[in-house]
Amino acid sequence: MTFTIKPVKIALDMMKKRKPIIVQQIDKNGGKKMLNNRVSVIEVLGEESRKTGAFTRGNVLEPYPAECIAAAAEDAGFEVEVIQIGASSDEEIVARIIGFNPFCVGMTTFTYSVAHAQKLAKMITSALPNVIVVAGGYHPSLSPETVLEESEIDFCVIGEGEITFCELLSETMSDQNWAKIKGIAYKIDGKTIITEPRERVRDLDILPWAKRSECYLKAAGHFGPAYPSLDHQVAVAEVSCSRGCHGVCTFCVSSVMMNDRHGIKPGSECSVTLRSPQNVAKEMRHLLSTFGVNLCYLTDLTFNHSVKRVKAICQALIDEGLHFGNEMDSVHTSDNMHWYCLAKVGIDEETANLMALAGCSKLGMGVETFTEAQAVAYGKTWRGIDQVRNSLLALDRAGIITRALMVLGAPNESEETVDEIIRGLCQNPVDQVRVSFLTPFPGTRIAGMLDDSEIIEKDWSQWDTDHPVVRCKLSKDELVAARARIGREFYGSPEYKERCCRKIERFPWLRESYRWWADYLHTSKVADIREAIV
Ligand code: B12
Repeated sequence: MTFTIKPVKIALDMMKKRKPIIVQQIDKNGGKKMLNNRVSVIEVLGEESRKTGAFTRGNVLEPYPAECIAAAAEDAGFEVEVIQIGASSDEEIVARIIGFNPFCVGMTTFTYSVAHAQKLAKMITSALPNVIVVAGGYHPSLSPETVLEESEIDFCVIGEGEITFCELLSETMSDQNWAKIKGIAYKIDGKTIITEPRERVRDLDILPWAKRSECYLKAAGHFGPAYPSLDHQVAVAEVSCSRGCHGVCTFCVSSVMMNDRHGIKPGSECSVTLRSPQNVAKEMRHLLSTFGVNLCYLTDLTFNHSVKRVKAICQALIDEGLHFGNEMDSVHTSDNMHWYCLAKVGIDEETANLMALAGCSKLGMGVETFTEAQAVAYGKTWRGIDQVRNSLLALDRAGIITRALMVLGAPNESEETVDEIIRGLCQNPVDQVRVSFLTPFPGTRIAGMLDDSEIIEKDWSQWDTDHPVVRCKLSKDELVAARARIGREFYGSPEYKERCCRKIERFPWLRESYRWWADYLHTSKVADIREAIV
């Protein structure tokens, strides 16, 4: 039996410089045998991604997008490892990849980590000159040109990645006719080729469950007033019930990535795709029984895009027995699944009570501002501050911890508008605030509304919503000081202390959560509410 070695002669600018890779043997009868089917997928986020704050990042979670991609590639017959960089050095990461010796390395890339991804690609391809490097996620989908520019990254996968990535891997094994793969970008003779948009997966149940690692689930944590509190979080997982969003908020990436880049009209019916509630409940059951996961972060951008849908998911979780019994039972938090979700303004008491019954213990609401004019400018759908207040009240009365997601740094931002945010937080039942700086990510509507002179931060590694980027009436330092003032004056306010005290009286099982939170606020020198948490 003789073998013909079929090298991967990929006619890409980059590849010319690199020796072809041997991936397949073809015997004389044309029978194919894979020599190397190993794929590494890295979440390119550094040590900073594990730093949390009382009014900034509140979660350290598993590399979920990479795990979704890995599960699909595994289903397609590839051997896949998922790498979360965490505290490891780039040298350690590269050494690990050399050890695994994949033919392809995939990278989840945010705008603030694109330079890091390009640096890693350079290090990896100089160690493994014939490896193929593929970037996916937010920034490669928004601006593939800037990812491929002067970098060793060969391909960008645009938008939803499972199907596209598997086709790309398989094409590497066969004719390497890249142009026929929808939803990718690559460079030929210095020119970036972007192929036809990929259709979105209509029924998300066809996709495999994310490829989980116990170590990433156990290392994950939800900081802030949470139930279970950090000390009682056995393991934390991300779960998607849907993808996309009907909203067209000017600063949000999702509408660009999940609609425009897939040829879908923003706000149209098919901009949101769904998993069946039973599929979600089964996966949560699997996470609880297999890894002891007792807190889930639902990644849906707008969990409450349809009340009917919320009720169906809650019923499925209750039917699956994922949340039962009395909250005061000592084993309640380890035997039950609790979850955090993201929602838009507009939740009534009946829905909030059902969500609490189904295990929802905390919710992040996209309030963004307490000024209706600014809400309209951001493309938010809520109208009248009462709608915000009533939604937060409904959640509060159901015992759900409320987290207000606020945006700071709009062009008209001033000390007066900052005062308005603080007043809004003190006057409405908000238990935690997340302040993000307005960041005009490439391709977003807001990016099209601002001219270059209004961008005060050109270094993309600062584009993580934790650093001021847009010019306004306050300087960068004044904006950072304003964010700290929001935290200090809100959490230090008599209204807030009273609120925490009243929340524990009504929902005594939250005492431990607020005790943890009071210590956290104290150690991070934001406010001292410990006397309120007796
Ligand atoms: C859940 C979430 C988080 C979670 C978990 C993030 C995580 N594990 O990746 C937490 C709270 C930790 C988080 C943190 C941050 N986030 Co966040 N987050 C989201 C959110 C709400 C949903 C993302 C999600 O998980 N979707 C579900 C998964 C399955 O879909 P996906 O991520 O899109 O992945 C698909 C594709 O992107 C692609 N893909 C992804 N990776 C790869 C890799 C390869 C090789 C391939 C081929 C394809 C591919 O295929 C995947 C499956 O189809 C989005 C909002 C949004 N608009 O999407 C913001 C969002 C992603 N976050 C954003 C930001 C800025 C951040 C932070 C920097 C904020 C901060 N300063 O703390 C940090 C950075 C991450 C970190 N750990 O520090 C921005 C990113 C914008 C950008 N251009 O970079 C977004 C878009 C929100 C926004 N402002 O518009 N985030």
